[in-house]
Amino acid sequence: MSVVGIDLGFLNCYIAVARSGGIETIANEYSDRCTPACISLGSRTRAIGNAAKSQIVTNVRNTIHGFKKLHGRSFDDPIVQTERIRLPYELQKMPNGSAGVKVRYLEEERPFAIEQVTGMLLAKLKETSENALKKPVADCVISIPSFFTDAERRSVMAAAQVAGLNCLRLMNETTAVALAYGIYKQDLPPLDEKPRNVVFIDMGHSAYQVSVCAFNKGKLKVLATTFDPYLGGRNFDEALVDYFCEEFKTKYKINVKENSRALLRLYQECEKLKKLMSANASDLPLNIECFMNDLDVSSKMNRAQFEQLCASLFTRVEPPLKAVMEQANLQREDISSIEIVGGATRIPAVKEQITKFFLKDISTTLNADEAVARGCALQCAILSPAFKVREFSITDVVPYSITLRWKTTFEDGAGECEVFCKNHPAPFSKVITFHKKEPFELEAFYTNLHEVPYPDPRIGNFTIQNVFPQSDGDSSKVKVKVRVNIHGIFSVASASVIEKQNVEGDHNDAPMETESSFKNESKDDVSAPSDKQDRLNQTTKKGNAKSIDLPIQSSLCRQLGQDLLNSYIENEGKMIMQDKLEKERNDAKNAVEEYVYDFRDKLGTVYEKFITQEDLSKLTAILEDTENWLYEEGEDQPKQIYVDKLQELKKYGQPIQMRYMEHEERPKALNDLGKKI
Ligand code: ATP
Ligand code: K
Ligand code: MG
Repeated sequence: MSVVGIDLGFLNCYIAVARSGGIETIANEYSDRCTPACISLGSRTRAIGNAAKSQIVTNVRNTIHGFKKLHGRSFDDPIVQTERIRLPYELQKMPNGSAGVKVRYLEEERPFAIEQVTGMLLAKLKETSENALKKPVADCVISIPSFFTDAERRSVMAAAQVAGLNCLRLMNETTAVALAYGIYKQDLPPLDEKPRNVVFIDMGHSAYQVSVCAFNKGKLKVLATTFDPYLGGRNFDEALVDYFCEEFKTKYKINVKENSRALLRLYQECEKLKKLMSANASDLPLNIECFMNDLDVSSKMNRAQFEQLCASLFTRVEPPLKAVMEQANLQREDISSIEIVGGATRIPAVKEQITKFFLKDISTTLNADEAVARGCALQCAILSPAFKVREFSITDVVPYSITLRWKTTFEDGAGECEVFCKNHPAPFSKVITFHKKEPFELEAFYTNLHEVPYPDPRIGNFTIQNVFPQSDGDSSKVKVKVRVNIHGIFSVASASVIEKQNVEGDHNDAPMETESSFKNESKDDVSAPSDKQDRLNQTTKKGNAKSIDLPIQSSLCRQLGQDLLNSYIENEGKMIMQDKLEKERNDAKNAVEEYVYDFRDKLGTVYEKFITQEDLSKLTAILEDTENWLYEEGEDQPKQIYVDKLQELKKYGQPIQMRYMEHEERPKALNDLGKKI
């Protein structure tokens, strides 16, 4: 059983695995621990990660990046439309209304759903971890921003399935960081003492997240989480890009924004410049050769200018800090430490804003790039029965309050109630009791749409079926279990009716009563909400009452249908196969090329004595023909043609090689014989 943690970043992905020595961040085939969230589609094959990143500027319209914000959203969503303007590739409305991408792959225009895109990336990360662990990988924990709504979370879960991964938990990024921080701390206060409160801050490329956690021995509890989902490193890049675009307009009379390739290059250079400015306050150059219209461009900037340019962005650092403290009901002096991660927290002005707010030095003891992945791997190890780790309990929070509304066509009416408030502990299950005479529908939605970075408050509708009046005509007592599961996803998990055996039972007119069970869910509760649908009716007898499980029909907002998901899984398999075949074809071609060069080299050196002049000129001609063929009609042939070609060459090469080997071996054999005598 594998133990893998994946930081699914907007820009950068990291993988951590558990090995006997502990948790380790692993490198990909480029010896890089960071795998860019980038996929490039080609006429024969896909490139994913580093190989794709290098094609951003060369294969502009078919290289997909910056897609993390498209999950679980409809094409018409304002966020999607805003992103669409920035993206150099095309977005497309999928048949179910969701946002997908349109790219050229295998010589034709093809739409891909966002679950397929992230699925490709996750499949690549799976392969990288398999190479590191040298065994198949399925179980993993994947990070997501704490502000992701249900639809976004379900979409990432589906992407994991497309990749053949079994995601044991979708883990909020800052919670993963908190786990990576806390699990090895030896000096946490005992359970009966005041907890140690720590603030975790992550500013990545696309988003800014803050959470405050209370630690005791063996335990972490998230108290509150806040965010600015639209503030991250890319906003600073964008500010620089806008600045230089304006400057180049007057200085060089060029409109960079009309040239997507030039614009992408400017983004890359501005990102580099931004990073350099974090370490260096003096003037730094920006030079790009052959930028546009054969023009070389150059400019410069220093940190003070940058800070002025981005002043309005820096003012957005404080509000989430203030909000998290208010929500957790804590004062500055209650905080023991402030831990920052994420690339953009390296910007000095971002750090200054944080220090200014807390009036305290910030700690950078965690690995800013790898802490999320490490936390996920630790969580995976905790969830995995195959791995022994220190007991550590993690309680997260519900990011937005959730309300349940019910209605029936019948006289027993409608109503609504907030079932989970913001920052409610999660995972969590509650049982709500209804008194109903007929099937009824529950509608779950986010209570305060203004809190949610999402245009649609709906979560889903759940119909509790098979509800009938009692034999005496009274309402039946229906117990409904609602839950925010380990992934932070809401569901109506089960429902049962209590059937009275004696007619003089108590009559309760209250439409609803709630009883909550304050417990962390056990591992076998991880199953997707849909697993609970339509399960067989079971009856349990309790005294004189009988409890009968009721079927629930769920209809989740923006839920990917099982058929579609299956087709994505199947297609990913086909694409992996296509990539594999293409790689084999290329390897076969390279083998011919290598043989030609190697053979020719040896003919001129070590084989010289073992071949006649006549054969030499004949073979030299054959090798030259083959080389030419490789550049002409042999440039693009099926694998078998290259395999046959190699065989043919070897027919000439092998006899010579044999003669040579025999000659080389003979003195050695004689020598050995001599030793024996
Ligand atoms: P997200 O968390 O939004 O999904 P991510 O996890 O991919 O994104 P990170 O890898 O944490 O993002 O951070 C990447 C961002 O950090 C980029 O904008 C990058 O330019 C920026 N960054 C990295 N190093 C520095 C630095 N030294 N100075 C300034 N910015 C930096
Ligand atoms: K990252
Ligand atoms: Mg991140």
